Amino acid sequence: MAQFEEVSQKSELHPKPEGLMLQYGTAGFRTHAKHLDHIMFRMGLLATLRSKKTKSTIGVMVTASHNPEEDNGVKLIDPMGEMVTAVWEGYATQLANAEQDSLLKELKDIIEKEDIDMSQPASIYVGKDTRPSSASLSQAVLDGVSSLGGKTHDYGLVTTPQLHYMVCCCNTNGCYGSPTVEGYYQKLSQAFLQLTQNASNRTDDQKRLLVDGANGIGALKMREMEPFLRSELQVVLSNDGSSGKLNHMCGADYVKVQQKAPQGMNMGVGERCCSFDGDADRIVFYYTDSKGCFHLLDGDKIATLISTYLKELLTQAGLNLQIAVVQTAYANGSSTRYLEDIMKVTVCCTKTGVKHLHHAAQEYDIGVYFEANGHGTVLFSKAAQKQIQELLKDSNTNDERKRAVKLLESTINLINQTVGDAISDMLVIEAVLAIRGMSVQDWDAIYTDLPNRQLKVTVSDRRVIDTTDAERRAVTPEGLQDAIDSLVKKYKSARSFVRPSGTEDVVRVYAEADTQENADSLAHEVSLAVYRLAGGVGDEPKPLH
Ligand code: 16G
Ligand code: MG
Repeated sequence: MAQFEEVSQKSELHPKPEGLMLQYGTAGFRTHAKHLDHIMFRMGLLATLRSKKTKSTIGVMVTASHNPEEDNGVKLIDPMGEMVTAVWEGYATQLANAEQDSLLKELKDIIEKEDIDMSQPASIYVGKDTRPSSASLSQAVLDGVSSLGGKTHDYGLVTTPQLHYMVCCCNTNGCYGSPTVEGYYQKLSQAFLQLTQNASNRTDDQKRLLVDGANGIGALKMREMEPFLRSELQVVLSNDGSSGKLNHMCGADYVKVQQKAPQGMNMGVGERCCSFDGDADRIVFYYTDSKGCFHLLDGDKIATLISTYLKELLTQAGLNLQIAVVQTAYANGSSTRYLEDIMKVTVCCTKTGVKHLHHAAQEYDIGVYFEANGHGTVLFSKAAQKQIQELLKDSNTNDERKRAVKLLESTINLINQTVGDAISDMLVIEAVLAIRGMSVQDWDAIYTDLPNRQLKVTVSDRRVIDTTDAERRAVTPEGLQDAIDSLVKKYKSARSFVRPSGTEDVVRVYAEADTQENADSLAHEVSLAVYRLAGGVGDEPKPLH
């Protein structure tokens, strides 16, 4: 067929280095940019098949998020703006690893397995982050799509969540919003302005927010959005990409992992600050107190503030909707305890990785999901949105209830329900703090984090570790979980787990306890157990102190 001839010819321009094997992991393909040209071309092919199969527009985002600037990566976006399904992740890996001469065979295999009607049209939205390699890599995606006769819309530089939003807008025929960057700014800013109208007498100081753009796409898009916010948010942007390097000593991942402020940010005492990651789908907040002590408000704190606010609104509106918070094993024990015991909110725990949290959150009327690292959003079920709309129209609703329902409606519009979105989450937090008249210190005081430590251990094959119970318990290697259990017993308020990373060739260790010293030594002891029982390589892990 002529269609495949073109694939054949064009694929020669994007050859796969022989022997190179890559896997579509938790966040798509991600590695040094120099290994990715053929992957991009092939993901263009796969997205075209996915589009034909689903008879919908599919997204392809070129980014490596918080990884160093030299890396890059690619993720596929399904019709409603969610991550591509697990079966298609498998196809992605299969196609990516096919040697040059068997590419067509693998392609045809997927077409056959999925019974794809190749006469269907295909439409692909493509976006990229600001990495130097992104331009040519996204061109390779476009080449892949066109070689299979698909149509493309190249959005150029956009944040990951913006592209998810576009895909959802397109496939809902505009019900979710208009599929343009301007449409995105308009939808979010209108909702934000409506919400902040409910917060009277905000001073300029309260409207001021220091934003670390990680020298990436988030900074660029924040600049574009600023005029839409009409000074209701006064953003002081640092690491805006004008001089620094992407994610280098800045950004959400740096701040969360290092537990310190990014470079290049001029923080006054007590000032509210936040950091985006390299593709602006994660955010963390922080401030420094008068003693110079750094306070991090991570995804757990964000989930707690948002769910508390939503629960209050539901009560005020007289709506009987079930709200749940979805976390992972990394959630600080204090946050889980606060949500369950004080807030009486359902908490559920899933495996690490956005798609797992997203799916779990879909089970509730309102599902608030956040990873501790700051990736998350809120999902409102169709039924919940319908109830809210009906109550808005009901003329018998009294003023107090009406106010609460209107706030709920604007909050829904402000949230990017397709995926975690640093810009949207930032605006939600700013609006909630404004409406409730809270400072960042009040927010921080809701509960106190248990001291914790994360370490990594290199082993010869991390797959020897198998976990269960949302990664909270190790099933293999034998004896490892027993060792962890007896170490945990030595400390107060302690908890620890280990899991193979989905993005790096290491085993991750998490520990929390009543003091930082205890969390550190528990993390170290568990690392040693992993090293000894799971085939550690290199030097034995050393104590932190
Ligand atoms: C990816 C995931 C993130 C997860 C992280 C864990 C997405 C979009 N991103 O970055 O949610 O927290 O992996 O990394 O799903 P790890 O497996 O190396 O610990
Ligand atoms: Mg990211």
